[in-house]
Parts: sequence; structure tokens; C-alpha cells
Amino acid sequence: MATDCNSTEQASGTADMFADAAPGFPSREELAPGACVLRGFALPHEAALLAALDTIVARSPFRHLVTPGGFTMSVAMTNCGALGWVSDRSGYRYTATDPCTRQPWPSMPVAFLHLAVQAAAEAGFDHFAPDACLINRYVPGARLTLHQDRNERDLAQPIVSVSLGLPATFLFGGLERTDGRARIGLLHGDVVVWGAASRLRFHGILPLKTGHHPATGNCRINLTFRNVR
Ligand code: MD6
Ligand code: FE
Repeated sequence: MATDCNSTEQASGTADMFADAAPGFPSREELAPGACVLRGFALPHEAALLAALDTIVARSPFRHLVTPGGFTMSVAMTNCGALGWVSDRSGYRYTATDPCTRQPWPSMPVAFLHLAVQAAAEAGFDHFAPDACLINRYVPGARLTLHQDRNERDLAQPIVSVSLGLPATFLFGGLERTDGRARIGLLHGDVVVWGAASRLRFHGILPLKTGHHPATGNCRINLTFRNVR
């Protein structure tokens, strides 16, 4: 798919075709060195992603994890891939088995893997090899507080994050918790890739607004791909 940087120059007829996606689609927006949004990049994969998601959730259902501090997260989570991210009273970590089912996490669907590797390459990260995909489900009011993703061994590999369904506001901070934050609207099909100098930036998701999306109904789904080990 075309994702050249000059897409705002495209003929208005083409822009109209993508009026529901995002202004200027298809496009790449630089957020900071090493971080960009690929607007609408996942749209051609939408049906395959949603079908694969159903299969994963049938085996390892969404659940609300507890933070080490004892708070139940408003976002419901599951995983696919060799490793899954979990949290409980003893901390955050990656596990090879789903603590709910005591079975391995569902394997990473080919559609997920291809999208993640293509998006990373588009953003300038060759050789991305995700072995974990954290799947987040937000209903209205659910949020993700400011955090860093730092439980992965190889911080040279980026994170690829796919938004599906209802729109959300992504908070994009700096390397210190107290640094200023940009607010970035993420729509169905948008993919955020970040790594390099941005890999340890603080970030979060503001409380989801009520709405309905044809692909997901009343929720937002986020797929976050990482190389953990
Ligand atoms: C979300 N995303 O978009 C949560 N982490 O629902 C993340 O926490 C995230 O989007 C690292 C890199 C990109 C992300
Ligand atoms: Fe994160």
C-alpha cells in the first residue's frame, strides 16, 4: 500500500475515498525521532485481524488484571504469541502460559505477524521479530495510566501498536514521567510504531468516550507487538 510522506498532495478525489479513515490517508506522521503513526495502515487487514482475534479470545478470554499496587485495571487484556504480558500482586512480567487457562497463550496469527512486520519496516525498523502481542480491550471510561514499556530485553526493537474500533486519545510523553505530553487521536486502522530514541517514552490512553464502531461495537481494541526475548 502507498504510504508516502507527500500524501497530503494527493488528488481530492482520492482523499474523499478515505474520508472515514483519517485526514490525509494514507500517510505517515512523525511524532518524535523513532516514533510515527501510520494512518489507516491496518485497514486492508481489518477482516483478517478481527477473525483471528475471535479465535484467540475463545481460547484465552479477556480478563481484568490486578496491578502490583492492588488496583484492578479498567482495560481488559489477553495475549497471543510465545509470551504474554501479565500483572498481579507480585509484579509485571511475561509468561509462556496463560495463568487463567494454564495453557500456552494462543499462537500469533499469521495476519498479526505480517501486519506488525510490515508496519515496522514502513517506519524504518527492519528485522522486527515480535514474539508477544498484548491485546487490550477498552470499553467507555476505560483508560491506561501513564507508563513506560520496559519489561522487554532488546530495547533496540520497536513496539508496533494497532488501533481497532472506537477512537482514543493517546498521551505521548517524554523520558521522564513529569515531561509534557502530546495528545494524539488514534482511529480505527491506525498503527503507531515507536522505538530507538522514543522507546522508553511515557505514554497512556485517556478514558475512552462512549460510541459505536461498525467493526467492534462499543469498544476499542489495541494490539501491541513486542520482541520480548
Ligand atoms: C493502547 N498502547 O494504545 C496502549 N505502548 O491502547 C500502549 O501502551 C503502547 O500504543 C507502547 C507503544 C505503543 C503503544
Ligand atoms: Fe505501553
